[in-house]
Order: sequence, then structure tokens, then C-alpha cells
Amino acid sequence: MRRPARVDAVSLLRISDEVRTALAERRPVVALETTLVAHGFPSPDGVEVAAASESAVRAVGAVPATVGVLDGAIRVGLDADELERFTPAARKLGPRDLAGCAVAGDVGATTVGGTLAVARAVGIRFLGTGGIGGVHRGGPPLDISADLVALATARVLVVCSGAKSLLDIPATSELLETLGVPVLGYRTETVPLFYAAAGGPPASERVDDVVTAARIAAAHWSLGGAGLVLAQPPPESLDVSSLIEDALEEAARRGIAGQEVTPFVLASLHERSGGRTLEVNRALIVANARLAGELSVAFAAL
Ligand code: PSU
Ligand code: MN
Repeated sequence: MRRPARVDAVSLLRISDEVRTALAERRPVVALETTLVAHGFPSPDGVEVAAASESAVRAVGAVPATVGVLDGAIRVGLDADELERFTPAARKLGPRDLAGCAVAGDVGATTVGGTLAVARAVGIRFLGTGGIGGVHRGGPPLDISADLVALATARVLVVCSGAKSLLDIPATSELLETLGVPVLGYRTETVPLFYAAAGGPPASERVDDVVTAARIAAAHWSLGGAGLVLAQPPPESLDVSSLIEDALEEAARRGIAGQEVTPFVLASLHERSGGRTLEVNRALIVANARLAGELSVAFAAL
């Protein structure tokens, strides 16, 4: 008996041998996103940042699992040639876009939210990135990043430098509390603002070492909790609040909205700061990948 052809969800997911083996052996694995590769840096800097993040994860004894959509499959674990394909032409994929992009056969770069959806599907517990999305300023319409909903549903800890200060930070902080997402400050009482170390909202808990963070994550998950954030201040702090105001005004003037806002403002900040935000962004992304690696190693040893 012939059945009608069906799209098998599992066949759309392709996990590299290295990541598959590490997961099967319960060794530490860290998910990394590709939106920052394709849209967070001018090409080809993003690819270099991704490679440096992978090296940082490996250096502390964990396996990097960079996520993206290529050739009709949702891929977990990419090689150097595959990373090169995440150019600015790639689609930006939140959780809702993964299936459509894979079926269409387009190249798709996953956001934190998109990467969390894939991590949840394959059982990866840690993710390293620059900053999470949140509640955008202004509106209506309200623009709330799908990163937050993904955090509320995926049992994954995200290491980042807080939420980008181009967002409505108080609203983002309140919504994370509403969604039951712990926001741990790594060696800080307050959540950093991506480029700036100080001036952010209070963290829900301060932690000073990765073993404590791993124990909190394990306890949160055993209670049925889902996502957590571990916020690490950037290695070098930069106050770009006035540049952000200018960039947001320009975005509004040009009618830039929705998914385009974050990449536009990041590019504009890179330009307006004479490349300084680029440097800080790169450094904090790699530092967060390393910390996510250390945390995954500590968790595996609990
Ligand atoms: N961090 C960076 N560069 C980026 C982003 C984060 O250093 O480009 C991306 C992340 O992928 C995050 C996304 O998930 O911005 C949020 O976009 P939005 O606000 O449109 O959901
Ligand atoms: Mn949005």
C-alpha cells in the first residue's frame, strides 16, 4: 500500500555526527545562533566571530552546535564552509520561520528564539550569544521578540550580555519575570545592557561561579521550569545610549520595522561609533560562548 508522500519533521533535522555523539554520551554541548553571523556584523566579520565562538567553546572542553537552515534541512553543527553561507542574503528565522524556510530550501539564519526552538527539539541545554531580543520601544503595534516566548518554553540556559539597550529595557525585564525566566547576573547585581556593563535592571539572582549557575539551572529544570538567562557584563563597557536614540530615529524616519529593526540599528551603531560597538560586540559574544561552554562542562559534572 502506498501512502501519500508526507513531510517527515525528523528528516528536516540534520545533526552533525560530532554533536549527535556528544549528546548521546551526555557530553557538554553549546548551541550557537547564526543571525548574528549573517545580520549582526558586516560581511564577512560575522563568519569570523562564529569561528572564534566555536573555538572558545572547544577550548573549555565543550562541543559547539551552530544552528541554521541549509539545503532543505534544519542543521545542528556546521563546518567552516557551511558557516560561510550565512551571508546578509540569508533569511532571519524566528521559531515560526524554521519549518517554512526548510521546506522552501532557503538559507536561513536562526535568531536566539529560532535556535532555542531547535535546541529544545534536540536536547541541548546551553546557548551562547550576544544579547537577547525583548520588548521593542514604541508602538503600536507592540513588537516583542519571539526570543522571550522561546525562553519561556525551552529548557535551555542562555548566556548573553543582557538585552540590547535599543529595546524597552524595563518592559523586557518585567516580561521575563512574568514568564518565569530567571535572570542570573554573572558576578553582577544588575543585568548588563549589551554594550554597557552598568545601568541595567536588577538581576533576579547574583551568581559568582559556574557550578552555582549549573546547580540553579538543574534545580529550575527539576521544578518544571524552562529557560534561564545568565547575563555576563561585556569585557569592555561602552555607553551608546545617545547613538541609539539617533539610530532609532533614523529607523523610524525610513519606515524600518519588524525584523529589520535590530540589524538596522546594530549596523547604524557600528557606523556611528566608528567601529567601536563592533569590537565590543565581538568580544562579548566570544566571552559568552566561552562561559556557556564552562557552564555546560560544570553541568555535565554535577
Ligand atoms: N546579538 C547580536 N547580534 C544580533 C542579535 C543578537 O550581537 O544580530 C540578534 C539575535 O539573533 C536575536 C535577534 O535573537 O537579534 C533579535 O531580533 P528581534 O528583536 O527582531 O527578535
Ligand atoms: Mn520583532
